Amino acid sequence: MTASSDLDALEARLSADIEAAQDLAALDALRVGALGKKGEVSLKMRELGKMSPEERQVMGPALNGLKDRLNTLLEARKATLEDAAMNAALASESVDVTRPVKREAQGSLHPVAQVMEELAVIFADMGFAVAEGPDVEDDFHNFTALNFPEDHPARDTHDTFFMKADDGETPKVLRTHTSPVQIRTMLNSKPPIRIIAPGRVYRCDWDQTHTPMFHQVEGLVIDKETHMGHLKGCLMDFVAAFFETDKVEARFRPHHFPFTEPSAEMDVRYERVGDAVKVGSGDQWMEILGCGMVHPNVIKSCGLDPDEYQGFAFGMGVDRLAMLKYGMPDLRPFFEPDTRWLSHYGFSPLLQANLATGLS
Ligand code: 2U9
Repeated sequence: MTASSDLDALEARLSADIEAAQDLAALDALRVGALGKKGEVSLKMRELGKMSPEERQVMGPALNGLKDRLNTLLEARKATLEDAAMNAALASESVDVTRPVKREAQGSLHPVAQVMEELAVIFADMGFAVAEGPDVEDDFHNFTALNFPEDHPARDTHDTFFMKADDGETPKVLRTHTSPVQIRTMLNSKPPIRIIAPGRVYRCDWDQTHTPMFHQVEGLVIDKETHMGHLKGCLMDFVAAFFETDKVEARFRPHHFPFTEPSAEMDVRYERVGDAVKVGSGDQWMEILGCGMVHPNVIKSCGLDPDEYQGFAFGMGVDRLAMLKYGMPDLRPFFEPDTRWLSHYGFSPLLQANLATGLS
């Protein structure tokens, strides 16, 4: 029959073995050897049935206590070994994410994504933040706040994609320009404001040079003393940076937009080099973007006082900029899943555009 002193010796031996276990497998073997079905402690518990009630009263609690203490020791040792295993893995399997990748990346950026990146880098350098907004807009943000009269042709279903309206609601539209993003920014933040709004826009138009979805970037500056000189300087700097030239010759032709007054289109001097354009030389003029001073009605619609605040805005088509800069004669492949075209014109996702080492 087991005596209390035998149990003390058993506990001392098993406890020492548990403390000395060097890995999780050895620890589990000890657990099975002590507390498993045929383990040393379990076998002793089976002997309880053969004991006198007096003996059982002593040995029962003693064995249960031993079992509990061994379980506690096993858990603690397990936690220590797991921590050690984790630390060893972290030390030997650590990844330095700042190291260059070993293999050449397989994917490439779509030219539109590349140009979007370039535009963000150029305007960030001039202090512009990037703002975004929803593609599905309401009439107020897409038209009314931008000073479009009720009968303006852009509000026509021929030009704009209207969504089916819920009962009693005015129909939502797919935004026809990114201008509603600037409206939302003006409504939600205080001047000075200096943002660009890049993104998808939608118009009912589908021919050789137009797609029903295309990409725009628009810019907006609102401050107390902003004038056309700022607009001109900003856009001249932009064209120089984008076409990577230090010689830009531009002319601003009067134009009309509901949301700017005065409004202009900016032309730049250029010559063709293959399918691409070289800006700054040549004897031809090319329209590159639209711009103007923000109309006082637009400033008023956004809750600002036009006698206190003024600003300039501009807008351009990103797909067209990509075609001009990278010599792409045809718009259709932009929207086709042709990986050969992508790898021909695509850009490495690893070489991010930056002004220090070059945009592309
Ligand atoms: C606010 C106020 C003014 C954005 C502007 C243009 C001129 C423009 C076209 C260029 C080619 C669109 O992609 S395109 O068809 N855009 O010429 N956009 S000024 O003016 C704004 C915008 C927001 C609150």
